[in-house]
Amino acid sequence: MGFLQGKRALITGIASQRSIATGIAEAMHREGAQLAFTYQNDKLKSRVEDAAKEYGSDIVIPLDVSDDAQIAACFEQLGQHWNDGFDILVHAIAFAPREAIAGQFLDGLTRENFAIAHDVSAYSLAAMAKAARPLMAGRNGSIVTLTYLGAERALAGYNVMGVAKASLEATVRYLADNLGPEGTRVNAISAGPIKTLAAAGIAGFRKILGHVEENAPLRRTVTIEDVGNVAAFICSDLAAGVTGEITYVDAGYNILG
Ligand code: 0WD
Repeated sequence: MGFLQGKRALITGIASQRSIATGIAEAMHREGAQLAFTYQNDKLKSRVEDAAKEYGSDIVIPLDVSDDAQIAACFEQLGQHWNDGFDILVHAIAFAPREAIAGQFLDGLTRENFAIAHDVSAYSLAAMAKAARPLMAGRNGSIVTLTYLGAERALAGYNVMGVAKASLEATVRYLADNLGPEGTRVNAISAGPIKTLAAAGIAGFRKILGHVEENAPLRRTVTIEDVGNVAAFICSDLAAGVTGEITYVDAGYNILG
């Protein structure tokens, strides 16, 4: 029997088969969770429907997190399928305008780019946690999001996304404190670089992968399977004592000076 048997999980952020959310869905399905999915726009709809089918799910809900009405409608719809609640919320969503993640920090900096990056990549976690709260309370539920080392270090090209990830990590701690008394845990996984659609937008990404491969303690980059397995564990009752934490799945790269 899998360690997520009996759990219900909502997975956001599937944009392709290479998405980190795909690795998470795979691991959670393998461990026995029932899954539901969201898709950002019509372009991604059939892809996410196909993925859902693969995992035996017919719950596929539209959700663009920059729209308050869609956030409310998403959890209303989810509540119709799972009217006594659900257990796991996977937040695997981030966005910054391309010009903001090229060149140096100030090159692509505008009030609008800064706001968009924070809105989609950090505020969305808090907004979803708030909307999901009535469905998750009292079930030993777990929320997990994805962050990156650029939240703590000024990494070339990551720019305003790094500032948004710092906000996301602080949001994890405040949410963990707020929701802990009702049994809901909130954690982040800081993943090493993985070639996904989002990563392709970051200037010099191939060089970053090569650098990690040569220098990380494990001398390799990580896979969506590596991240998926840790996400499944952290959202399971095996991790019942862990909340408000940033867990690194990066082949050890972050420990280097
Ligand atoms: O190296 C990497 N790939 C790392 C990614 C290292 C460390 C962390 N992460 C994070 C990302 O920042 C993100 O938070 O992991 C999370 C998942 O990203 P991913 O799997 O690398 O990227 P991708 O497959 O592109 O999925 C991210 C998706 C979007 O894809 P695109 O590429 O179409 O923007 O986030 C979704 C969208 O589907 N997304 C939204 N969903 C709802 N509403 C929105 C939105 N407004 N904007 C983006």
